[in-house]
This record gives sequence, structure tokens and C-alpha cells, in this order.
Amino acid sequence: MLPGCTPWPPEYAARYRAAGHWTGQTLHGMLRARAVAHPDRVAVVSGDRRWTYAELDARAIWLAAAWHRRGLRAGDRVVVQLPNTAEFLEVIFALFRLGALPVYALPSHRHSEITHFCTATGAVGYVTTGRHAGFDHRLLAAHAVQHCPRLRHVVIAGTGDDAAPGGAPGAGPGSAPEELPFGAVSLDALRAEGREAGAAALAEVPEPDPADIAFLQLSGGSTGLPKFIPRTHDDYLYSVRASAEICGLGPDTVLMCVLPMAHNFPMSSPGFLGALHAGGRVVLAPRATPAEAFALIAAERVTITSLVPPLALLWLDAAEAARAQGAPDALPDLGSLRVLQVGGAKFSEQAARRVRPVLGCDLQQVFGMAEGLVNYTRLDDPEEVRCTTQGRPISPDDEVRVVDDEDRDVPDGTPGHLLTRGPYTIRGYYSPDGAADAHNAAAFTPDGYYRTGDVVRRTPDGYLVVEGRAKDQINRGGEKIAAEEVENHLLAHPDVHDAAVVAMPDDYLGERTCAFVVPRAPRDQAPSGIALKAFLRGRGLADYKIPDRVEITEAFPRTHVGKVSKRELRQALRAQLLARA
Ligand code: J2J
Repeated sequence: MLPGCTPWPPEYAARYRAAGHWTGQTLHGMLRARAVAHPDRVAVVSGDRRWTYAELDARAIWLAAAWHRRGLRAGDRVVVQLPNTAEFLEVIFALFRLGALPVYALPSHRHSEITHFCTATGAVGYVTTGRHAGFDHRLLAAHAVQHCPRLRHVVIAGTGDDAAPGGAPGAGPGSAPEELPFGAVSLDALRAEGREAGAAALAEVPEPDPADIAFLQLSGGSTGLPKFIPRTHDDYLYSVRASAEICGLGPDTVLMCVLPMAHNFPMSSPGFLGALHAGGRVVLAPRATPAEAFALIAAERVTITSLVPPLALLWLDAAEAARAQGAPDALPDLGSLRVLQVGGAKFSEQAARRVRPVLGCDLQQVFGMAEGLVNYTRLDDPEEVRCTTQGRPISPDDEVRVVDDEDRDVPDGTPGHLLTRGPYTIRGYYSPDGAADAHNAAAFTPDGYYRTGDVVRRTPDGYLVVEGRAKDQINRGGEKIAAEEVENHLLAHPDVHDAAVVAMPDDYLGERTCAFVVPRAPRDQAPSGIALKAFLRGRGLADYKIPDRVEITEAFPRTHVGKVSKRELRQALRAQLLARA
């Protein structure tokens, strides 16, 4: 196994194999099997492009061949930062074929995050795009090349104009020849190189070991910098296969990806991997607005999609508003949609109850985490269970404990900390040269349970209800923000003496971020909120991590052991918001 990763103890690995959970297939092996079984079926729809299974597999092989010729090897890490376009699939399956590891970055990440991903994982490659959502990612590539000396393979998928149909900048036929600085190569050129070399170039390259790490996923985190989650082919494919079954996927499935593909939820719960596993079709939505998403659902006859709660609310409101207009074309035909999955943050019961009447499909709540454990309400659960719980675990071998502050089990119905271990939950974060050892000692129990940081209540029939959170994190509409990461950036400001970042309630996003700041200088000379936000942007922090609100204060309330009392800060904030409302 990749050095720096914690394997399952051998007796557990043996058990998971004996139970048929771990089947010894790689992620690329899965695609290959489908491409052999039904080569001509459409695998992915991305703008006006439709790739069959055979085409997706062929493209992945070409890229793998080109990368291999250029020296990329099994175990190498490659940061992948691509929007929802077909190239995302092509790139990750090429890396899976080689046994090189994608490190999944979000399109919204900026140079602070990208540099950290590259250096902390020792990445030798970085794949990004041209212009996307008004931002030129080549700037990030240039910055990464300058600050990460190990980077040798920088690849740009397309050049610009993210308004182009298909959302794949410049990737279509007839795109202009590309001038790429800093030794980068375009994905198109790389693919062409591999195509010329042919699949034979990979003849001597073995498929990776299915028990080894397939990729590094980002942790939502609660401490300084994001941690990396190492997932094996075996464990991930189990969660994908079992999810596809729970969600009723089959060859007729048309699964639309609206959330960023790098997130664990749209990737594997059951996500695009689940749809490919089932031999279905993946439709990539470049944007999540109701107008665009509804039109795509109608045009492609989408059967299932997954959203975070704020997007689900937006869709519900838009559908209701369109119906209220009464015009026959105001709302596209959503009749093909069978299941709307909602997860990533708590979905209120009130909103949950609107899904069937407004969108005409079943709601499935999903409570998962990139570290492993995923819970689903089942499609045949009573309405009550689907609207009031966050589901139950995928696997009979998921071990779930709900405990008090001293790690003692609490009875069903009592809120407590959720601990879990099982056939697809990691035993440790990626810790090259011991970098995450201290964090691992805190985040896992000695007997291998992952401390999720979530506070849940278990119902007598084994369903989980999320009650809150014990980790120092803000869940901003499904995007996770580690308070300490933002605090550390604020502390780098010369005029900031101390900083504490907390969640504040928000009707739409569930939570937003508020930064309390103690300035060095007297209050009237303190930096403004606007200046502090600009400072954070300048440090290359992703936009979703920039605090929504900044409060300048003279001192922080303290707990009896002298720590900043975030609970009191949250209470004060709530009182302040109420007073202003
Ligand atoms: C409340 N909190 C939730 C829910 C996740 C499927 C679905 C989601 C994720 C995900 C995922 C929640 N209600 N329904 O990886 O495969 C919060 C919890 C959890 C954290 C994990 C998947 N669903 N959460 O959101 O790694 O706090 O994964 O521990 O991004 O999101 O975040 P993440």
C-alpha cells in the first residue's frame, strides 16, 4: 500500500473479502468491463458531446499511454481540478489505469489550496482547465509550477471561453492551437500523443493492485489544513456497487451531476461511478441553476440527481413559481425524474415534505462523508422515515457507535458522537512522513473507529438523525470550512491580534461564516471587514471560505480552561442577528 496510509487489519480485510464486499476489481477495470459488455451505449453526455463507453475507455487509455511515456508512474499523485465536463472522467480513468492517484480539488480552489494539495501530497502532476466561471485557471497552474518544484506534468484541458457549449473550454473540434507557458501541455495534445503511441504502449504496464490506494479525496476538516483521504479501489467500488443497488440504478438510469464532480457525494453515492457501474448514462450539468438543470432533465430524460439542501430549496421554489405562472411552457417536463437525493448538510423536514408534491419524485436523504460511511433512506421507506431521518448505513458490516464525551455508548434516541468503522471507512488520513500522525491519533479510536465529529441520534430501527456537530467546522450549504484554516489566514494579517471563526444560522445556506477579529490597534484603527476579506482573497483562499461577516471585537469570551468559547460567540451572534431582524 502507498506509504503513509493505514491499512485495515488483516482479519478485517479477510472478512470484507469473504463477505464479497471487496472483489479485487480496479476502478478502471470496472469501466473496461462495461466497455467490453456494451461498447456502443452512451456513457456520458457533456454539452453537445456524447461519448460511448468504448470511447470513454479509449480516451482514458490514450491519456494513460501518453502519461506513461512521459514518466508518470503508479503511486504518483496528480492534482485534478476540472469542472463538470467529460474530460474529468477521461482524466481520472487514465490515472486509475496507471495506478497514479488523482487528488480531487474543486474548481473553486485557489492558489492557497492548490499549493497545499501539491506540496502536502508530493504531487508530480496538476490537471486544470482554462477559463472557468470567470477565472483563468492557468494563473493557478503558473503559481503552482513556481511554488511546487516536484510538479512535472501540468495539463490544461481547453483554453478558455467557458461559455462554449459543452462547457469544455476549447476542447471541441476547430479550437485554436494553444500556446501554453510554463511547460504545460494541453489535454488535447496529450491525448493525440497517446493515440499515436496506441494502446500497445501500455502492454507492459500492469493494472494496479485493487487493494491499493486509488485516489486522495479531500477532508472537510476541522483543523489547520485540509487532510487527504486515501481510498482503495476495493473499498470505494464496494460503496459504489452497494449504493447503486440501494438507489435502484440500472441500464436505464440517467444520472445528472449538478454538484461539482470532485465531491464524494456526486462521485459515489451512487454518483457518476454508480451510474457507470450500472451501465447507465451520466449527464454533466455545467451549472446548477433551476432553469438550466430543469431543461437538461427534460432533454435527457434524467432519472436521478443529487443536491445539497440550498439547491434543493432553490429548485423547489423555482418549480413552484413556474407552476404558479400557469403558462404551459413555464416548467419543463420533469416527469422522468424518479429520485432526488439530498445530502451534504441537514435537510429540514419542512423542505423534505415538499419534494414529492412539487417535483413529483421521491426524496432520498443521504448522510455521508468522504472518509467512508454513507447512510441512505431507502426508496421503499415510509414517507415519515424519508422526511425525518438521514438514513441508515449502506452495509451490514458498517459498525456504528453513538457515544458520550467519554466514549461510552448512549441508548438509542439519545444524541451522541457518531463513531464508525467498516469495509469502506478509512483507518487513517494520508500521512506521508508522519505528517498527519497526531491528527490521526485524535480522529480515530485505538480500535479503528473514525470520529466523525457529527452528533446524531439513532432510532430503534437503526436510522440516524443528525442533531448537530462537535467539530470546529462550518457547513456552508454543504461546503465544509475548517474554522482553524480561515483563522490562521486571518492571523497572518499584521493588524490582527486574534481571530475566531464560527457558523451563523442562515435560512438559505443553513449556515454562513462569521469571523470575530480582535485587532492589534484600537478599534477605530482596526482593518475593515472589506479589507480583511480582500486580504484573504489575496492569499488565494477559495471564495466559499471567505467569511460572510466580520465582527471586530475587543476580546473573546473564554471557557474555564482559557480557550475561546465559540459557543458564547455563536450565542452573542444569534442575539445580535435577532435584535437586527
Ligand atoms: C447533515 N449533515 C450531513 C446530512 C453530510 C454523500 C453525501 C454527503 C457527503 C458529504 C458524502 C449530511 N445531514 N444529510 O461524502 O458520499 C455533513 C456531516 C458529515 C460531513 C461530510 C457522500 N451529509 N453531512 O457531505 O465529506 O457533518 O461528505 O460528517 O463533504 O457532512 O462531508 P463530506
